[in-house]
Amino acid sequence: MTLENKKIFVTNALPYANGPIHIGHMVGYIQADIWSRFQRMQGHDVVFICASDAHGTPIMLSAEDLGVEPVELAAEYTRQHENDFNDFHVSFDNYHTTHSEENEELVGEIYQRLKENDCIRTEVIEQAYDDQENMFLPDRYVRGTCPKCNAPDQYGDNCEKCGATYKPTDLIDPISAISGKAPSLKESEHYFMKLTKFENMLEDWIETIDIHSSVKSKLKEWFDVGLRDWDISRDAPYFGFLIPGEEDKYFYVWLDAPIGYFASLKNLSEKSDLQFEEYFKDGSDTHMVHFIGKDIIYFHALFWPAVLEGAGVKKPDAIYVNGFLTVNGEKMSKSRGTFIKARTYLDHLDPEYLRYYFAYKSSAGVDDFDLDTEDFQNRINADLIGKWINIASRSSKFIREHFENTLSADVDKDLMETFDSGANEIKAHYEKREFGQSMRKIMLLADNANQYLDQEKPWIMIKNEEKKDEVQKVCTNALNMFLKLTIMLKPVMPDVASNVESFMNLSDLNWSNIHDVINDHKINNYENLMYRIREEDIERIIKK
Ligand code: B3M
Ligand code: ZN
Repeated sequence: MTLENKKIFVTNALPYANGPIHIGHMVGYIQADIWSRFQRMQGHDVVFICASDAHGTPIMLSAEDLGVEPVELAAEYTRQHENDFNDFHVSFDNYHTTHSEENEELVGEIYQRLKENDCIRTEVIEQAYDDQENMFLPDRYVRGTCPKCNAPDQYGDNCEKCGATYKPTDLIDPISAISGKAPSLKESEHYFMKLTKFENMLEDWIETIDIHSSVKSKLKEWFDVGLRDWDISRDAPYFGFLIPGEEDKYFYVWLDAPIGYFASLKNLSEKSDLQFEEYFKDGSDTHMVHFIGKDIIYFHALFWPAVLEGAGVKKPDAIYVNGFLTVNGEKMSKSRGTFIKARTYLDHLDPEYLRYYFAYKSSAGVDDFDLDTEDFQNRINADLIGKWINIASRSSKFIREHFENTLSADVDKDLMETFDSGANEIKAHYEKREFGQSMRKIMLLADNANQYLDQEKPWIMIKNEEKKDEVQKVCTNALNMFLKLTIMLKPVMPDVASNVESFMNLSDLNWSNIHDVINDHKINNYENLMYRIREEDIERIIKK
């Protein structure tokens, strides 16, 4: 898959505007950001967008509990999320909300086209109903005893004990999670997207996109079972967009949420020179990439492309799926102090430490990975400070004290050769989202640079006046190696990289600058670029 001359449109799953972002969410956002920044550094035209997912029953009910309007609640969380992403240096080009004019318009247009293309049908279905609250109950809002294993207090769609899946009406002694009363059954007409029509198209299409083999196998299992038409409507009360021509039926949140990707892009096009149609039209030559969590594959790899195909809109070219995060080997949990909000982390530690650690742990696959707090501390202190930053602090000292911050004219080409060829390997890993491999290779190169300094020993040479020139050369070589490493780390650590640029009196370094030689050049005084993580820093986060 070549991206040469393609405009790249990158999206991240849209977080529900219904609660705070935690560091588990950050895995996918950081991975997408690293990839987007890397592609920009290659000179590609990248547009990276996100938005709040504002609709649905949970947000409607939370707002009710808090005595505010759902729009207000969504707006407040949108503001918080945007700050969190910003402070984690996630470089979205636009952040919007699915509860927007642009989205309502696009949803209307897509729905209209689906209707015209005979992709929509209606059917009367029977559903659990809460007579006290006067509302239909989504599966998750019915609880009761599992019909298979008799485990009490299970959700209406599946049993957490034995894994059985069933309908809420199959539960023994079901109750409404909202009123606590036994639900009744009530009929209502629902709208369905004719997913079955798209089965063959989807099976062919997944062979043409960039998607991990393990995700493809999962999709094949679903094809083997056979697809079913998809219920895209919900009855009032609901927080969402009304279905045109209806008064009390709304589009299900999962219909309008992915359309929100395009709505955010459209919103950006209204304030920039981006041409929305170029990305939206069927047969568009742009490259559309979705980064998502492994729990929402079905929506992105089946429902969403079917909707786009049915409406004659461009389909995704790549779906990149990330696994979940555990903390110290366990699922994040409030009682164990391992439920860490993004903001709590930010209050105590540099976001780029976590970006590095996540990169170090990331692969292109969907495996879960662990934030082991002790390993995290060691990894940052050993790799970033002990290896990378150390090169600059060791060598800049001599350049400042003895050479008025001026690099020598000579740079050892052979020495640089290892770094130049290493850069190509690292680039290939980044392209494939094998960020862990990139980080490991970068650290091996950092080891080389430190070994070089250990061998040359400028701190001894400097005592001998005849060797003074040699010291300048050695330190210039070291700082060149340091700079190359910095460029390689820039997609992961953009802020530290920018401080390195200031220190080295350079700016806006791109990937191709790795192959430049910096000589006869005046730099600035070195100031500490990064601090070691202390035990207390981690403890404070866990205590919070
Ligand atoms: N709002 C969050 C999730 O299920 C959901 C994603 C929507 S992406 C269009 O992870
Ligand atoms: Zn069970």
